[in-house]
Amino acid sequence: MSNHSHHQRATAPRKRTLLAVLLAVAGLVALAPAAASAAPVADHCVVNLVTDETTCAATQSAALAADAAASDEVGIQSVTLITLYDRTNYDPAGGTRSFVGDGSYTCTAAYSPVEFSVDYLDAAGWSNRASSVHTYRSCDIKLWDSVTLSGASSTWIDNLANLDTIGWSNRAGSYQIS
Ligand SMILES: [Ca+2]
Repeated sequence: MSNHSHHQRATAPRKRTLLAVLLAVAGLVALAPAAASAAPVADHCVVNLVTDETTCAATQSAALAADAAASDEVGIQSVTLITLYDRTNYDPAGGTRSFVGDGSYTCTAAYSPVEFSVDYLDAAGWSNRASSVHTYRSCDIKLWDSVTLSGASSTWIDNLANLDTIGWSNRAGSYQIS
């Protein structure tokens, strides 16, 4: 018994040291620039429809700012066309996914032709996830049940704080913008 107790006391400092090392490593990983594009920790992303680049960050504003800075370098003024929210009521806390175009871009008033299509929300971890959606620049969005614009589709949506009111919360697998 006494040997066992002594053994535990003797190993306790070593456990703390190992924990400290692990925390230090985790901290370094979190600070690395590459982590900014890692989806699991950075759940706010901006997809630039002009440059085809996706920029992620820990907050919605940081993701938009990072995309704007990168776009500015290639002469594009980012402007948000639509934002998907994991949560209802445009609450960014659960994650956001925004799609931006060039600053001069405005969607046409008509729903035809479709101006942008996003065929694979699953690849970004956003299939069956959006629960509210906001559009800008005269754009509207049509949600599709499955990827590649297949299955059932919603009506054209301007803004909707709770997609559940039309049976489309946590459902969209792809979508169109017009
Ligand atoms: Ca959701």
